[in-house]
Amino acid sequence: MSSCAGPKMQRKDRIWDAISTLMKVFHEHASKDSSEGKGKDRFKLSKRELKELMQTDFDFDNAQDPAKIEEMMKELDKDGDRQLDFREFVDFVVTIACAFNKIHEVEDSE
Ligand SMILES: [Ca+2]
Repeated sequence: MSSCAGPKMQRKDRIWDAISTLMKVFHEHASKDSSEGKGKDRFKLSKRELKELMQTDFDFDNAQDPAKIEEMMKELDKDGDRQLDFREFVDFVVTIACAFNKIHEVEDSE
């Protein structure tokens, strides 16, 4: 086996693992309505699916508040179809990642 196959391969996999996790979480939730015969797009998050995702995968304190979820949906739904596609979801994750990174940079420079 080549000596460069070890740590380098693992490093490469970290980003792919992150992408794969995002896809898995998104599709797990996005397919719920259609799998229950509610006829919604199985590749997009409805408001109900967003709420569930915020409860199970983000531990979002305001997930029980319909007004907060409605507000979030409006803000994230860039094309106005009242559902979140993968791009709209990932934009949201990027915003959160940048906010956490900013905190990390501030704390690290203190
Ligand atoms: Ca949308």
